Amino acid sequence: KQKEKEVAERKSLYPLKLLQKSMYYDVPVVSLAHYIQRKDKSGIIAEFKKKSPSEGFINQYADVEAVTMGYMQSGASALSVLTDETFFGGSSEDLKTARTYNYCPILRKDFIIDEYQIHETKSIGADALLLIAEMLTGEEVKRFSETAHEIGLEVLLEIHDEDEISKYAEGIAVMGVNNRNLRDFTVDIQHSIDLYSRLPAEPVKISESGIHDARDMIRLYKAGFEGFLVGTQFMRTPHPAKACRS
Ligand code: IGP
Repeated sequence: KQKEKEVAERKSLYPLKLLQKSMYYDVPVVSLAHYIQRKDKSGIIAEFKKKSPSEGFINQYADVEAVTMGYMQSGASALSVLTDETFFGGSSEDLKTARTYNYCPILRKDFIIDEYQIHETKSIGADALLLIAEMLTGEEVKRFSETAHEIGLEVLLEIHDEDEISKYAEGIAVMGVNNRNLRDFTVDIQHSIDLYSRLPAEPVKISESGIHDARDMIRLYKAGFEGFLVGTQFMRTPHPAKACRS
């Protein structure tokens, strides 16, 4: 509901026509799926996240420019930037700043409920968009991913429960299993491993949340996952990029 209100406000402030004039709108994207699979990189999608509903403040004063550049220098495959203000203390400005300083795929992390936000995602310079299966019908996943693909964005479809797998739509490049249950906030990477064999063959598969160290990643890699989305473990240290490097 809060999101709907925010989106309606932005729609009247910056109509679609205006978004489409953004310098980023026509720039080709860098493929998240390809970068995850690059053998010279770690498979880590390193996240810029200042706070969260489950943790509260993680790193309130983190500098988006220093952290994202540091992540990339530390061998991350791609970046994830929270743009939701209310729950995660993020902003579109954070993503634009990350874009200015980094040539790599950038995932926009937000709650996408309206087509307008898809165009907005392109206009701020992101390469990929998160769709959360739990919040959308199968028809919406299909429609939103088609719109994203039409304007050149890649889609990461996030699922938690097994019954959400059926919402996968053709052409979606990356599928992620969230280890965090969004209802009770419990986290367990075994959850990804248990679901792996049920996932569709086509998309690149990643595991998200609650990943602490190389041991966790090796476990997930052995189960078949090629990408690892890590936020809190890095952000809660004074030097997130250093944490990413080790
Ligand atoms: C990162 P963690 O436990 O490393 O901080 O998790 C990422 O997976 C998490 O931020 C996330 C998220 C989301 C945030 C996964 N899905 C959907 C907002 C919305």
